[in-house]
Amino acid sequence: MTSSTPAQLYVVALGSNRRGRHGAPEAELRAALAAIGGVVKASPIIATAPLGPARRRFANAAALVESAESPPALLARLKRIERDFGRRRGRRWDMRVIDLDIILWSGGAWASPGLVIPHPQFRRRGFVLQPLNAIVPDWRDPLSGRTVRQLAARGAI
Ligand code: A4P
Ligand code: MG
Repeated sequence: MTSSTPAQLYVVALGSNRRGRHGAPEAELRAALAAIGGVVKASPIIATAPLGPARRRFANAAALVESAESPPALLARLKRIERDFGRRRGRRWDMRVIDLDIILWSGGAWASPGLVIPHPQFRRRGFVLQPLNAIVPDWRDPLSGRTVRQLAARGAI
């Protein structure tokens, strides 16, 4: 694919707590990384206790992704991947086995209807900060001015 837009970097967080057609949540995360493409660096996959009403443990990871897409274009593509992964015969289309969130963007902050970067909740979530710390510890949150390493060290969840 050709584009005149210079490459940008995104940090994408991945989560799954349900089997899909690729297998267990860990396999879903690996398949999602392949589907996203442009992965410069991927964190280890970690098992985390569910935050919120979910009862099953999650597999979580994060990836540094290079892309020429604008933030809304990348989000739209991530949502298509989520739908594709959640699609099961005989089940409703929107059953997702994977959650893909844009956490950080090399362009800094973005806010439009349906898309806010940095992801508003990432500073308090250990299941996001721990994988982020494995790939971009020195990335500075444009809002708080703190690095990922500093945010992760404060302890979350
Ligand atoms: N949206 C706005 N900003 C963004 C962004 N930066 N990245 C909008 C992605 N999406 C963004 O998200 C709802 C809408 O948020 C999107 O349509 C988009 O326009 P969603 O993923 O469709 O719905 P959701 O999963 O219900 O929301 P969200 O916020 O992703 O869910 P949560 O709150 O993240 O909850 N526990 C553990 N241990 N690990 C997990 O991964 N995940 C959840 C999901 C709960 N508990 C968990 C985990
Ligand atoms: Mg999401």
